[in-house]
Amino acid sequence: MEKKIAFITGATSGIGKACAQYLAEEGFAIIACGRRKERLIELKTLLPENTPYQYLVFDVREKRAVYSAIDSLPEDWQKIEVLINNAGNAHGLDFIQNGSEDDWDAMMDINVKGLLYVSKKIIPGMVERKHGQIINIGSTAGKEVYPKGNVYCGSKHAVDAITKGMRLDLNPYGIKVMAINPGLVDTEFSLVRFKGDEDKAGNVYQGFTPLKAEDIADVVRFAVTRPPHVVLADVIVLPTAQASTTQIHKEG
Ligand code: NDP
Ligand code: 8X3
Repeated sequence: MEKKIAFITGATSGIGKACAQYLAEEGFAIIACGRRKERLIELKTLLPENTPYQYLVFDVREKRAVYSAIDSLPEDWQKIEVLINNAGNAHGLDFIQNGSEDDWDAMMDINVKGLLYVSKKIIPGMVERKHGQIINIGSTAGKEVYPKGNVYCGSKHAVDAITKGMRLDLNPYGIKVMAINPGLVDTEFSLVRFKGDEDKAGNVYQGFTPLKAEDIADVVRFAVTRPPHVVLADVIVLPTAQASTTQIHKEG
């Protein structure tokens, strides 16, 4: 493969999908991952025509499925330059005493363990080549805790700590490890959090201008195109109306 390869989890929607589009425009070959196969097939049609493209369908919670999907990549698709650990969601918004174990399991299994399973398969090649870039999509929820955010914030604080740990451990191998931590981005995120309730989801983004997925993809594109000696180690990106997870200036 002549082009550099970017491996993106959660590419069926929102931030991951926008990253696939922006990195393809930047000249990367794309490996797009997610559970919704139709969307991964459709994504190819949204990329520049000459983009080398592979898609992998797996649930990041299923370790064996993650490993066998990545093992199934053709030989010339194995030198992954950029890993974007983006798959993740919030499930529910409840006081801790009312939280659902299923939601807790989903957030910890997807946002934390899923990120680890994917990384486990891809990091050894980077170590061997002494080269590579990892971007973990964290969150302001990994920097602060807000009411009812308990376990989602816990999962994103874990991502924050794991990112820092990766940076320490991979430092001798010249691998760049970066965290990009968005504030409120208008994607399918709230629709998932509120289990398909469109009114509740839409309400999150009312009265101010939230970020778009493309705003985050733009930062990702900037991050992966820096010179070899520059790492955007830890970046927080907020909508201008947002000062913290709990202070958002809304009109009206
Ligand atoms: P979306 O809901 O639009 O996208 C989530 C993506 O994650 C989808 O492509 C989905 O694919 C994938 N995904 C979810 N669960 C699994 C799973 N079990 N296995 C494999 N893939 C999975 O949300 P965003 O684009 O907003 O979220 C992307 C990342 O950004 C997440 O890590 C989120 O925590 C983070 N983030 C989002 C913010 C926001 O306000 N939107 C703010 C800060 C961080 P599929 O369902 O097809 O499997
Ligand atoms: C998503 C941002 O504030 O909904 O990580 O947790 S928030």
